[in-house]
Amino acid sequence: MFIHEKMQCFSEMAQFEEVSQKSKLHPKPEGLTLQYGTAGFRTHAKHLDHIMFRMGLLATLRSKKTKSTIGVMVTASHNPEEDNGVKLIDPMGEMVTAAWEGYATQLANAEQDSLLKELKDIIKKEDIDMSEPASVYVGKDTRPSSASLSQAVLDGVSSLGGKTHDYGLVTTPQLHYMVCCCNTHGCYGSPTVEGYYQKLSQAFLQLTQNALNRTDDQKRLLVDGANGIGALKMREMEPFLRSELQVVLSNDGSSGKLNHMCGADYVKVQQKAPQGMNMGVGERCCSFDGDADRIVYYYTDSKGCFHLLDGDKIATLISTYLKELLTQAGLNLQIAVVQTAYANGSSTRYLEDVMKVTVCCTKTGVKHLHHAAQEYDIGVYFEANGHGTVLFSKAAQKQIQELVKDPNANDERKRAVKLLESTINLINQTVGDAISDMLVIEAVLAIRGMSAQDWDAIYTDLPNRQLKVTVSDRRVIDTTDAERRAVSPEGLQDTIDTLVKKYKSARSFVRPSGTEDVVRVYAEADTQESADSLAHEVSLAVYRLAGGIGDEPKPLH
Ligand code: 16G
Ligand code: ZN
Repeated sequence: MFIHEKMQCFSEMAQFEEVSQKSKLHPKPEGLTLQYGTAGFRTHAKHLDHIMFRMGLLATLRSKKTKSTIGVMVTASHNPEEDNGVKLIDPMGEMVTAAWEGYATQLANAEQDSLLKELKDIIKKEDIDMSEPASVYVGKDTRPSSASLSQAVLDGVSSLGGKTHDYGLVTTPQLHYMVCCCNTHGCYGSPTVEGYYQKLSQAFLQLTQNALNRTDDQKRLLVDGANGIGALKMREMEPFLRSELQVVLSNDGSSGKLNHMCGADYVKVQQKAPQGMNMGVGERCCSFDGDADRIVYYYTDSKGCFHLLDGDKIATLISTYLKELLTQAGLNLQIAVVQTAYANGSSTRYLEDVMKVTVCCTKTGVKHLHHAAQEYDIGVYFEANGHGTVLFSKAAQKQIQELVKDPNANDERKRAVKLLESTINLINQTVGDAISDMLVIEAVLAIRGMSAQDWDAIYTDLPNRQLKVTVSDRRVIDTTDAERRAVSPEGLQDTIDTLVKKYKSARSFVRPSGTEDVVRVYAEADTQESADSLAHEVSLAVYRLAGGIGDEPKPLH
């Protein structure tokens, strides 16, 4: 062996020696296995220390492999405060690719004495040059467990010689933004929290200049921060918005528990306002989830009725606005809305039949929607639960930028294309972002002079119901057609088809959850009673045909 080869060999050994030593400080409980789920690992925080250390190792490898900065976010989103979790962020701010999700599971479940073997296996499979430098950005939410868990991530990275930047408390979308800024060398913005506030607030202020005579009432928005990181970051951002948005913050974390009786998931699932919010009639309100990557809006009418404006309503509002601007700007760009099977049938019908927008349906989970949206000039994607954003293709952005500079464009086209340009700057294209989405919605409502009621009246939701059924092994349910049809167990889909025919404007599907050990059932129909009854009948079919355990599902009424 030549001397330098010997030295390299020695330093590699030293590198793994450090992993070996440090991993003992983050031991894996024997026998515990966890899966990298729909959106990363997520479980009770007490099981996660070794996972965090190992995700630090994996992010370091991913960084060496891609020669880019990688992000690791410590959060369990809308889960209870006692839980925690971790999400890996790829170079352009998107979620980590499927193959590496597999490595994440492999590394997470390796018993203590085979950790190095699994690590080397990944290095070999991916042909990773270990002499490459590595850089990992780390962020965390406000959970009590997040501080020590993010320290475990940092330990993992440094034990493999990677460089870290600890952003501390940030929202999930803020960390996605930082990673994208870093890897585009500042083209997307400056990779600091202040840079994020500056970019978004400037775009917001430019847009709202186009909304004339807004009253203070119209500028007022009630925000439920879910007692989480979103509340903290909203407070930080407020001065940047120069009173063009007057936020009344509740569930700001000063007393309540994270996601407890509040937050986007609670509001969407319970179909009611969060605790601690003082809502006037018709007042616009919104809720973030625990890591501020989801948002839903709502208001109560003069009869005290609660109205939810969910991800479908958000997608409709934003795509309608963008389509109008494209027409005014005379730009021939294709706009599409990406939904999942959970999208309310009324929203799909409105978009296709009235707005004449292309609608595409994907499997549940943001990564599926994100990929589908990348296929269009402008891809608007939202899950009904309020997670979503808008993606503009490079070509679309170029056309818009060129038209902004075109001296021959008339005033109408100029105005429209400038609005498009500011909207692009306001949208966090890396991932769904409650703060960014909120500012886009507020700007669109302001520019169009619309109230929450006007927005709600665009179309009327079909009554719907979601239920869950516990079965002994949810993997017996296999689906196709973007989860809208079940191919197994045998006879289930035929039964669902027969049941659906009994009701008007009805639709129903079942799918195994990606985050909980249950089968989810969705039904919609012309009345709430029909939707409830259909959901119950389908639940029974699942219980009987897919190995239900525990008590048989009971009727809702
Ligand atoms: C995760 C997904 C969310 C999806 C949900 C479905 C991300 C960031 N989050 O929270 O998009 O709607 O799972 O849960 O992808 P389920 O499989 O339990 O119904
Ligand atoms: Zn979330």
